[in-house]
Amino acid sequence: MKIEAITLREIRMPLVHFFETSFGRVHSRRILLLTVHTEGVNGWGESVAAEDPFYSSEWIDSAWSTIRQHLAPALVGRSILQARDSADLMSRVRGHRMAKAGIENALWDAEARQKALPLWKLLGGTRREIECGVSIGIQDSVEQLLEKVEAELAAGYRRIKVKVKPGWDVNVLERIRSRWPDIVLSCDANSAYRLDGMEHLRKFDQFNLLMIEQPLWCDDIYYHARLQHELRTAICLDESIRHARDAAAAVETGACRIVNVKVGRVGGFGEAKKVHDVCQAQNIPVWCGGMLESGVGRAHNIALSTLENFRLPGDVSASKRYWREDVVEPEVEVSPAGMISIRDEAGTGYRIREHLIRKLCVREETVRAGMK
Ligand code: OSB
Ligand code: MG
Repeated sequence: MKIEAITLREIRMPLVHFFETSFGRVHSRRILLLTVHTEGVNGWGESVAAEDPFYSSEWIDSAWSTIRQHLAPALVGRSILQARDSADLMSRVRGHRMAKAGIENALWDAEARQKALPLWKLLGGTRREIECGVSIGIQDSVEQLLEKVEAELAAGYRRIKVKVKPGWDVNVLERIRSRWPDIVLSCDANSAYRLDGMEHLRKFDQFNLLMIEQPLWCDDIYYHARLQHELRTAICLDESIRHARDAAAAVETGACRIVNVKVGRVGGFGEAKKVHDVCQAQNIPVWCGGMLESGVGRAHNIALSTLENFRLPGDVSASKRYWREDVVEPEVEVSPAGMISIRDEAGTGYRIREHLIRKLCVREETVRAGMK
């Protein structure tokens, strides 16, 4: 596969409803899309770096300049046998996994199209449909949150996850549980607690949660192990898992019983598969996280979720929960049974609406061989 050029585009997409986590509220997304041009076939990827460096140290402008100045120049003009080999060519750059994933995943898309294979098969998936959950942000009132939970349950979603932070946690979980005693429920703290809040976190045990996601520091494994030994509720790590070695360490130390896999957070499909494999070997279920992706990244999350050990519903939900109009067609749809069925066309099975992308685009740059 000869990599002839890489195009970076920033598109702006307003969210249908704001999304709030323990680190802040977002109303509109700035999304970095990558196109790799390889011998007549284009592959598309999305870098999930956000508007601000709050979820992770990466953000869209760091991803843009890292790709523009370092990652793309390391790749253009080179030939690789398969998409996963691109990781070696980018390994001189430390970190910047979301930037790397945007490119590597575009190459996987191109490779699948060149081989006329569905991406999910190229990745080694087995599932023909995947289970969907939703992640519901912090709202202006508990009543507003309860309305959202009700609507998502009515739409068929199989697991409800709510964002929590000090002051919006036990009170909220209590209200949800008293109304819906039996639903599959989890919560995500995005690192909002500290170990001295142990007695407070113990109260979460009464709600029969599927898991509590990332309660402590974003870069920690050790103290999560201490906490997990004290809690009945399973801890799921998100931010703390940067690669397969982190997953192995977290499982070995008992820091979590479930792992959230985000392909952007770990640097691309190659590493995401390794995280999956490490967890599978230790009988630790994984599920696919989300980063408010456009259809491009969403289609990639769907393909990844077909791997065997994605045994719990993901944060992979319908386009219309996020966007008035998505950049792929068909849009991502979820059945009344809360499932997405897997498409069989070559690549992701979702066509890119290039015309719409051009309309939403606010900056564009192409890196070609020989350019500085
Ligand atoms: O922690 O999983 C998270 C969104 C942005 C940043 C971090 C997270 C999230 C979500 C949303 O929970 C998942 C989604 O619906 O895409
Ligand atoms: Mg999370």
